Amino acid sequence: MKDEKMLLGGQQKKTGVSRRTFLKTFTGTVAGIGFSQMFNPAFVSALEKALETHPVLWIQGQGCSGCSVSLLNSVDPSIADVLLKVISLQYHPTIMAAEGETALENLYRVAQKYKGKFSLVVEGAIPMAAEGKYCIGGELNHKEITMVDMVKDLGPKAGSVLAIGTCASYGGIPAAKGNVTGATGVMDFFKIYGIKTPVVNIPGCPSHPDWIVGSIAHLLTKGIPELDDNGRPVIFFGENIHDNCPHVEQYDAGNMAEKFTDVNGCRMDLGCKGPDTYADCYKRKWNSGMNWCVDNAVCIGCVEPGFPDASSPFYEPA
Ligand code: FSX
Ligand code: SF4
Ligand code: SF4
Repeated sequence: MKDEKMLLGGQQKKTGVSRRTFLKTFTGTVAGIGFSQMFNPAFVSALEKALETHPVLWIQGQGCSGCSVSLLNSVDPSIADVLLKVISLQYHPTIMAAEGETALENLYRVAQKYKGKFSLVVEGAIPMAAEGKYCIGGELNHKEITMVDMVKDLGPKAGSVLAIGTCASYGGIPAAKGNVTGATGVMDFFKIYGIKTPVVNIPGCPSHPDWIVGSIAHLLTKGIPELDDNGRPVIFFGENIHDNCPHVEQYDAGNMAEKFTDVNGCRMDLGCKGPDTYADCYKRKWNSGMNWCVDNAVCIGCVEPGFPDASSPFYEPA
């Protein structure tokens, strides 16, 4: 796959740690969330093998690129290590060095070469109105290639699809009230076109870097993770925020925070949607484990299929 590596900026760089040391760090990071098998040498060898045989193609539709930015904020493991040692990322509009027709030709070439094996990552919703003209991914032979064209073409060829972020999973912000573009999530799009490729939803606006890296690593080594009724990996989205929140005892005691600067008290009266939300943010936290939404504001239910309409207004009680 050497020629394809060029797309992401040239030769693989040497980083400070060996692949095996990195994998230990990586598995340590992701382990707290249920990947106890990751220290298993069989897992390490499967990940090494997948790097050679299982490319990941990342395409972007209607989103804010926040999910890509979130992935790029992966600190432990570092994003450099993720890209060089976990994911063989062969196409990504934001970070690849190539552009224009060269990049798009490579996208389709890799998809053809690894048909049935590669994973397609979709970030952002797919606008279906106006024959898909609201989102053009590039041009080939002077013909505009829409996001609809790309997903229709690459979806059936992929071995699996990861819908990253709430927009790709369920429509998200582009599909909110007033949606004129026909913004649609991947699963619904596949239903319309009868595409059978398995889809893993990794919602969040944006999605947490650990959810992205962990889900891809699981997919590459052990196949599709166990999914909940909304198509999300149970290892990340199986727990209710409210039931596990550090403020739940205050909620039970009727002790409510009245303003955002209150350190104590349940934040339900400030608009917290934790009771309707399933994700492990309460223990994983964000910004490299620094804090999470409920510390500073409220949970706005960003991982749920109805987001954002179902949790609006954000700062009023449900
Ligand atoms: Fe959507 Fe992802 Fe929200 Fe943004 O691209 S999930 S708008 S954070 O970045 O698509
Ligand atoms: Fe539940 Fe939110 Fe109150 Fe925490 S702050 S106990 S998640 S309502
Ligand atoms: Fe989304 Fe709620 Fe988690 Fe914040 S705490 S990231 S709003 S699910």
